[in-house]
Amino acid sequence: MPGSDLQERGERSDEQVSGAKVIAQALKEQDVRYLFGVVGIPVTEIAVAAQELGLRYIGMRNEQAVDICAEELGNNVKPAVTLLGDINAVTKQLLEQLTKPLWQYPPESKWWKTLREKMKSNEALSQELASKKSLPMNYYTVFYHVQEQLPQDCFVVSEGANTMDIGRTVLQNYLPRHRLDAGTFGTMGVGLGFAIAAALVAKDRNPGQRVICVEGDSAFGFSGMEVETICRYNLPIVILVVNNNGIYQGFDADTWKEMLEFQDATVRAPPMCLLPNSHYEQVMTAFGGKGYFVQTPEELQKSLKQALADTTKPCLINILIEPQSTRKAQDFHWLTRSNM
Ligand SMILES: Cc1ncc(C[n+]2csc(CCOP(=O)(O)OP(=O)(O)O)c2C)c(N)n1
Ligand SMILES: [Mg+2]
Repeated sequence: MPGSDLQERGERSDEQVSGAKVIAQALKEQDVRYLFGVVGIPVTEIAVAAQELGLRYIGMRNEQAVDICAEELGNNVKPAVTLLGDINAVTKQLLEQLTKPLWQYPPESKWWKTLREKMKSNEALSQELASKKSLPMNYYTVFYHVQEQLPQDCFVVSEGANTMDIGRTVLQNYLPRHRLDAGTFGTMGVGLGFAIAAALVAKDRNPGQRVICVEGDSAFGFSGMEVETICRYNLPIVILVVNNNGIYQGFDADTWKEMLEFQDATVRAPPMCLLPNSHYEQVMTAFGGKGYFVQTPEELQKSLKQALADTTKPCLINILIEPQSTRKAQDFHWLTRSNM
């Protein structure tokens, strides 16, 4: 009967909910608490529906995808071990194994002995480089002074080439899951996103806890505009830009000027060079955060002390270092050679 058909359809439409609400509800039931993204037409609806259900939405300036597809495993570099599965199930299985009595490699073995000796000699070499008094500073001097003031419970986020690699050997983190960096793929651009995610967790769970985001000057360029996001949500992040005027290495301002006296930069400038002495701290002040431009160990110590004491706003310390500064000599060429 046409009448009852209409009535039935009417009743059904009363029950209709939007796809966005279904997604938001599903996320809530999975205990998801934060959504990160850049809104477009469908995502706006999902973000609004999620907020209505009490989830928190962080509007970013850039986004990346995550893939759990089996075909992707080993797509780039052949891994030694792969884990394929639902992250919740895999984590649970790993935790179950970890709570069983652990097998330990015998501490007096040759392997441990060699490792301990190597650690000791590496530390001595780093110390020697860190104690150099010459200006501009080198990487080790910078990280030595940062390490001195690093709060024990902070998150350390990092990306860059020398900046990240040397930073990993000097900057300590004392708590598990408190170091986030560009990892073995070394994909630039992840640093500020990682810092924002870590800062949201810190702000909610441990007020007062800080995120120290150590960026190479090139790495910072990949998602530097996220500083606006950091200021918009007033996140507890201290960004350190280790500025060597380039990618791996750069030139000082005088060399740069001389080089471009007779030829255009597109013809003459080496591809790894960036503009010398750029004031990256002004990206932070542009959005209301605090910015410092530092050139000496004393300025670095003072600005970091102030930044850590001032919990009212985010901060960026732009640290000028020797543009030709590099890492200590490596035993194996594959540590510095690119595979691409
Ligand atoms: C998405 C992406 N593009 C390009 C690269 C190539 N790359 C490797 S490290 C790096 C930046 C290194 O310079 P910087 O961050 O200033 O650190 P530095 O070594 O100078 O301390 C770049 C661009 C990359 N890893 N990822
Ligand atoms: Mg650099």
